[in-house]
Amino acid sequence: MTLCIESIALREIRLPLKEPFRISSGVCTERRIPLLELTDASGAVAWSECVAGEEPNYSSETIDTAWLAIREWLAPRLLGKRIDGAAAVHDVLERDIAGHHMAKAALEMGCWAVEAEQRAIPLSRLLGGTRERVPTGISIGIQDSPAALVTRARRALSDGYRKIKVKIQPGADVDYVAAVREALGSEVSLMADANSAYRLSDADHLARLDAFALLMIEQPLGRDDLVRHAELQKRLKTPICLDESITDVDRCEDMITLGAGRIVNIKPGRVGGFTVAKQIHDSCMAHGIPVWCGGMLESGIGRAHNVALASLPNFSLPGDLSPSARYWERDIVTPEWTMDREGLVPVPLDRPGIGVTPDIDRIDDLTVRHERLAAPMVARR
Ligand code: OSB
Ligand code: MG
Repeated sequence: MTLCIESIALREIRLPLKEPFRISSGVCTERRIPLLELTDASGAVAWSECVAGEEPNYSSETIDTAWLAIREWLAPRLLGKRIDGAAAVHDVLERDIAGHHMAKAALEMGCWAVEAEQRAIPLSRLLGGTRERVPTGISIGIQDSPAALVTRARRALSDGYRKIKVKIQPGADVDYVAAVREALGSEVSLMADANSAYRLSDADHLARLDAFALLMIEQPLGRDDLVRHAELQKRLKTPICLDESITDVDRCEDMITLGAGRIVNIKPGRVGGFTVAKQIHDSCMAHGIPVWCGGMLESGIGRAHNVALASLPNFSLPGDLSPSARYWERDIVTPEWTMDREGLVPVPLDRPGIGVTPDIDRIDDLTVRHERLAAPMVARR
């Protein structure tokens, strides 16, 4: 199917979190979220979200660098151009433009949603998804004390979450994990995410976490430390899962070759969109490496894209795909995202595209910047 994107409305909204979310590299109280509304020449319209953060801590990108990259270099590659379907968009955006994966992903994932609209099928099914519900875990930010973390972990368990991930950093790690394991018992799927807060010289300290039978430890070392992660993995019983380090399919295959990790957190935004996310999914499946879908505190629009991806078969571990009410007083889509008592989020299969409707009045109220990008008239002939 041919795509020809005629215009892109780029907006920035501000959406306050119900409670601050703290990770080792920073804290977030209010999300600044770039939203894209893509209009195709066929009349199909679809929305996507850019997952860049406000500060360059999780990756070198920020909301403002993504905005610039989309406007100056990336959107002009698509606007008014005939492209051979969403699967061809990644190469168009990648050629001679280094990095800016989250900016590229916002456009690329928007194009997949446009194609799903054109074909009148759910985004999940266009991507090759097979599940009707996706198992869901929670990611709990760093708390002031082990007791405060235990309170939140207990609540999450009673809500039905199938996996509990706790953020850790030096000074808030072994005691915190020990308290949660003690409180929840040995059966619960528990894991820790360090967001690169440690160094290889902390290996003996991290090995103390082996006592708590964690499902995995996510991204203990730096993003470029594949060789050091391989060394650390030799010294840990707990499987290492990589997040920040896996920026493309080659990095994923390097991880496998080196033994730098045994599980992959796939975030489509981090890898430039769905095409590469699917390649990583397929490569991991071929190597017997389980994957799960990570989150970046997305609004209901980005969540729709993540849920669609997480419906693919090798997403065998619960994703960070909490329902809307975990993050927001009110989401920006209808219906809001929900999770049942078994910790399952339904994949919307009863309607085409991303499966939820952006609440335009609410989005307008939350918008702090707006720009319309369109093909120049000359390029349209
Ligand atoms: O490392 O997975 C991470 C949020 C912001 C930046 C990095 C991460 C996270 C999360 C949030 O863990 C998960 C969610 O969206 O619920
Ligand atoms: Mg992570």
